[in-house]
Parts: sequence; C-alpha cells; structure tokens
Amino acid sequence: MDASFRWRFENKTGTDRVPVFRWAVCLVIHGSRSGIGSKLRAPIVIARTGPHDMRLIIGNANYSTWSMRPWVFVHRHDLPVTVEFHDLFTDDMSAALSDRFSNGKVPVLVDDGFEVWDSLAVLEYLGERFPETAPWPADREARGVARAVSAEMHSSFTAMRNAMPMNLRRRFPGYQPGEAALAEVARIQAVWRYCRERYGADGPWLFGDFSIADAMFAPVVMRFRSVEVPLDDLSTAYCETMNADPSVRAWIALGLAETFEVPEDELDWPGEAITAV
Ligand SMILES: N[C@@H](CCC(=O)N[C@@H](CS)C(=O)NCC(=O)O)C(=O)O
Repeated sequence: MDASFRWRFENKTGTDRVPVFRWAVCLVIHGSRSGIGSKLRAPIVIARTGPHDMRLIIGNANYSTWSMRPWVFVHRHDLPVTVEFHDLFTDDMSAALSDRFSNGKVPVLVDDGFEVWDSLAVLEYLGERFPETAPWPADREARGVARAVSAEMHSSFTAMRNAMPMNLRRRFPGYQPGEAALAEVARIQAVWRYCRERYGADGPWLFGDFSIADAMFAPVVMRFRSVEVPLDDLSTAYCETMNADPSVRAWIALGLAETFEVPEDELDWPGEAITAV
C-alpha cells in the first residue's frame, strides 16, 4: 500500500487533516437520517485518501448484507476507498444512484468516473485493483472452488434470506425459520465443511487465509446471530472466527449505532435488543 495515503477529514466549511481510529475507516455520512449522522451533525466525511479516488456507495450497516461484503474487504485491507452510507429505500439513496447506469441498488463502486455494481463484481474488481489483498486462494483448484461457493452464495439461499433477514440490533429467541430455510442452512454448513476440510488447513477461514469467499458468507453469520439455528461444531467455530474478526466487529458496531429502521426487514416476532458487539 502506498505510504502517502492519508486520513482526510472534511466538513462543509473546509478540510483538516486529523488522525482517526482505524475502525472508523472509510466512513461517510451524507446528511443521513440515521443515528450516526444525526449525532455527528452531518454532513461529515471521513475518508482514506491517496492516488486513487474510489468511492463505495452502500446502505445501512444494520440491514444491508450486500453492502457488508465489500465493506469488510475494504476495511480489512485498509484500502483507500471512501465510503458513502445511505438509508435504504429512501429518496436520499435514490438521489445518490439516480444519475448512475447501475441498477439502483447498493453496493456500487465508483472509480475514475465509471462504476462497478453488484457485490461479487465489486469484490472481484477490488481484488484486481489491489492484488496485495490476495482476494482468492493461490492454488488453482482451491481458487476454482472459492469462486464456485462465492457464486453459489450470491445466487442462492433465497428461502433463508427471506426467513432470516440480517438485523444486527435484534435477536429472535424461539423463531422458527421453516423447513426450506433450514435446508439451505444445512447446505451452507456442508459448503463450509467442504472448504474448511479440503482447503482450510493453513488458517481459520474457508480457504485458510481470508478470501472473497469469506466476505461473501459474512452476512450469513450475522443472520445466525439473530435467529438461532442448529449448527455443527465446524460451523460454530467458523462463526466464532467471523464474529471475532476486527472488521466484522467494526461493521456490527456501525449497525448498532444506527437508528434508521427498514420495516420490511424487521421480523414479525417478539425480539430482544442486541446492544453490544
Ligand atoms: N445482487 C446484488 C443485490 C443488491 C441489492 O439487492 N441491494 C439491496 C440492498 S442490500 C438494495 O440496494 N436494495 C434497494 C432496492 O432494491 O431498491 C448484489 O450482489 O449487489
């Protein structure tokens, strides 16, 4: 990474350089109605700057599973990417995306005046742009399988997604997600076991070292925080690795600090507040 990167703090009246804690990397709040925004008297920009001028446009940390994936990758590798958070399904988010060719959804990565959208494509692009992140396993076979399970995560598990939305602020004791969702949870555990047992000997992640495949599965682990599902020992250990990761914890902290609510992502079930990472 280029040593000339600097943290930049901006507000409407000017630019100052100040040190910030690493966990606050890439946080941008654009006149947000969310809790963080109002507390900091937005608009405020905190950005990592350098020769690249990349911007990652994403939704609320509490709910946006697709946003979490590239954010965790950016944070983990300390990439010089400015991040904009927008409240999902609001005019603010529509306005941020309306002049763009992408499909009106987040995440979107803007680089040098063009954009890359869709979480897996964004991760691939970041990996190419910053090869030192080692985005995929070095071994060809492992890399092929890592791409396969990432693509499966990207295109599947609809029953689980619908029954168990990510909600970092709530847990739902006793909630039963239904047979279709549980069958998908079983498939996810089979995928994790396959990767960990065949390719994961060199570390705690699916392919040993952290890769795009882990970024893709991170929100699944977040869903399991809210809705308790039966997990085998290997999956429990993988979830513990994920939950202990500093970048994942930083994302959870952002979600806990937000107050904005998306009613359709709130389960109709008596829940309990989660207040600590
Ligand atoms: N397949 C896309 C899904 C993107 C997506 O559905 N994003 C949601 C937020 S988590 C969104 O922007 N929803 C706003 C909308 O549908 O208007 C990806 O991988 O990025």
